[in-house]
Amino acid sequence: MINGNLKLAVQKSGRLTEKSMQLLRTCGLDIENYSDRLIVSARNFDLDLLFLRDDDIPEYVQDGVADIGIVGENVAVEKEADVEIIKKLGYGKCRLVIAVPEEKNIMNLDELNGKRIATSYPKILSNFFGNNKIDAKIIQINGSVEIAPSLGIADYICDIVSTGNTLKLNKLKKFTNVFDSEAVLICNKNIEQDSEKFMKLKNLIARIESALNARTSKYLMMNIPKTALAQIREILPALKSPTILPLADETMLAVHAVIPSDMFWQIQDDLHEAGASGLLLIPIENMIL
Ligand code: PRT
Ligand code: ZN
Repeated sequence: MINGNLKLAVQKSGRLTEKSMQLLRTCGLDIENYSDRLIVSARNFDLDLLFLRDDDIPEYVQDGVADIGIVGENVAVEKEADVEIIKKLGYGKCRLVIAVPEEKNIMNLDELNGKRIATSYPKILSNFFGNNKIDAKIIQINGSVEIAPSLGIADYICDIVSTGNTLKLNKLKKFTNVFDSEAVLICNKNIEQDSEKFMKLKNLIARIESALNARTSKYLMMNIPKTALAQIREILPALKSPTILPLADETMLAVHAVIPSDMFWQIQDDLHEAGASGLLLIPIENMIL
């Protein structure tokens, strides 16, 4: 489809699909129903979405079939495609770890020497071994890596972990972290040569940044006694000066502030103790700093 639209590759069906679509909608993109289609267009932005297997996305972006893509950083790095990672997207977080049978007591990395380690990420693991001067045998397996030790194919594994439940189910435990990953936006290295597409990309990135800023912040509203203002200002994170408004009751003020989402539960007791009441915490959809 040659129409000058920016082409964004996203995972067709998997752990990143729903959150990627959610992010694009929060960016204000009106996207056609995408079930069972390979390509769909945004109705209000010059953007085509290509739905692909995640493993294919880095190469398609490298070759220019797509201009940009959303993929796990683990996949972007493993595929060694010549693309640029331009933004971490804050979802799809996981870790690539080396795990060993529960009964094994290994303490040091050099105890991996001479062992057989099963993984679907041979390149990342081989880099890790290189950096740590470990001489172990990498057994490449695609899928169900966690059963390799019980099948006797490998001594240990190196696999993606998020909750850790799969390791537990297979009587394995984490030994060491190899790579931390989350969904990233990757980009074809020559995109700047097409100035119109590059403009569209810059606009999309600004929208994504605004959506990500908003996701990590909340709008806090509360009423406080006038006399508590100095104390309340000390409790509030010093990101921005809060908005302070008079109330009908002249001994009281309304205070509004943007705060990091995860900070609310840390400061709400202190705010109450200082005399704050009627606390309201409101999600923010977009935020341009
Ligand atoms: O079909 P396609 O090839 O597109 O998808 P896929 O099956 O290869 O990938 P998918 O959808 O499973 O994962 C896409 C991306 O999500 C990965 O590349 C990671 O960046 C990210 N991600 C986040 C994860 C996990 N969390 C995750 N838990 N990818 C895989 N897992 C698997 C892991 O391999 C293991 O089998 O989940 C299991 C462990 O999970 P816990 O929660 O039990 O620890
Ligand atoms: Zn895959």
